[in-house]
Amino acid sequence: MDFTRRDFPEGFLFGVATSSYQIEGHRFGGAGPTHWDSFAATPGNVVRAEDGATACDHYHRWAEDLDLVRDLGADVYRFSTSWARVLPEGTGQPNAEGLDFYDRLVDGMLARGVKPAATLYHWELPQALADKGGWRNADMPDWFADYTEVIMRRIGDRVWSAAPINEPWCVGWLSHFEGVHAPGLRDIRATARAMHHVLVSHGRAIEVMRSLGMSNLGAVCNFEWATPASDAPEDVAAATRYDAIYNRFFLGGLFKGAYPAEVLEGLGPHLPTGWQDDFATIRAPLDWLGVNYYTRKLVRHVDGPWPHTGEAPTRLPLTQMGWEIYPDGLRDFLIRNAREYSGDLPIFVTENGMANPDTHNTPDGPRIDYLTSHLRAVQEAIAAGAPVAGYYVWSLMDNYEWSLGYEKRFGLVHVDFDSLARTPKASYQALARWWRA
Ligand code: IFM
Repeated sequence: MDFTRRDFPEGFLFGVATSSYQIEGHRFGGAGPTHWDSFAATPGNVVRAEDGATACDHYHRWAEDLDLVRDLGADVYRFSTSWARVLPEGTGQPNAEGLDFYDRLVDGMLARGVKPAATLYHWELPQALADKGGWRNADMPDWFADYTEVIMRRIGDRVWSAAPINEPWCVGWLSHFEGVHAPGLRDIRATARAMHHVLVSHGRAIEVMRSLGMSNLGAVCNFEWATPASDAPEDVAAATRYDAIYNRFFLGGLFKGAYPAEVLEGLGPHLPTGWQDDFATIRAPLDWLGVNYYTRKLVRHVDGPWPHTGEAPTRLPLTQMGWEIYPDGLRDFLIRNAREYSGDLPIFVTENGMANPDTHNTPDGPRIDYLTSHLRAVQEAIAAGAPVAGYYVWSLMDNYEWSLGYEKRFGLVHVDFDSLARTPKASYQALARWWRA
């Protein structure tokens, strides 16, 4: 990796990202049960039925982990707060231990000269709220606003940036249409409601944080580039529809106050009554846009019910996830999102990285190549005029990769899930050389 900080604009920020359930160890510190615990306990949902009960035990090892962030030379640490750790029942009585934990964590970042970038929801919904229908329930925005207020009254004075919900596509589509994440539903009506309520909840949380005097507030969406598998008109239409569902639905809501026609074709009849009146909330002004990017899909038409989209095989190299390595997609999203949606707002690449079958002592060359090619894509986007202000690697350390358990390793730091020993990988050393220079 032959970059220096001078190869990026003055003030460009580098960072690393994690999330609460994936690293903390949910059984510690009085956190309440979540829908990921029950999803993982159901046979067939998660590889080896693994869950986040212990994860990386960051709950106890947070100081060592923040030392790794500091020693890497990262400017920013993107972390999430766990709703169920703060409010074990989802609403009502806060867990003092949980609030103390995030207080220590934020102070720990500041003491090490690292900017705390908080996310309020990275997928572990309190079970009590899941029992009431979770994201399908129209009361979610109220519950989420209350949770936002509780946690941000405690740490909002010290976090550098905050975003309400990580990857609304995963919360809505992946979890309610594809059934791959908790709560594991495959239901079009549930999907429509979840996708809309996630955006309304986002807007409510932004309003609450503004009312607390907070600034530097953003939205973090995941994006997947879609290329038609052939020139056939029906494959082209399928790729356009895929792009609308995955990428443009959320941007359309956040920045234009409208959902794409290709999504309304399928989800329109299932949206909650009065959904058109919610855009004033959804469009709460933002200070930045977060782009999580990993891969592209070749999309083809499939017969059957809407959305008529399927995947075609690629010839490009794949990561351990089976995801195609396609850095041009990152460049193209950074340019397109700014031109068509977010305008002059700063864009942060809030996640980018790859899973690789690493051991604690083999160099992770493929990750270094992946990061290098994607950083070049960021430079190309900046050269084309996109206002990209930062780049965060997913992830600081190997962690719980949801339905794929602990097998897929995304970390710059290797974690031995028996001893919980942390060992920085070659990619960590490579980044540290120029982030610290
Ligand atoms: O591990 C996930 C993370 O929780 C959200 N973004 C994608 C990562 C890799 O799959």
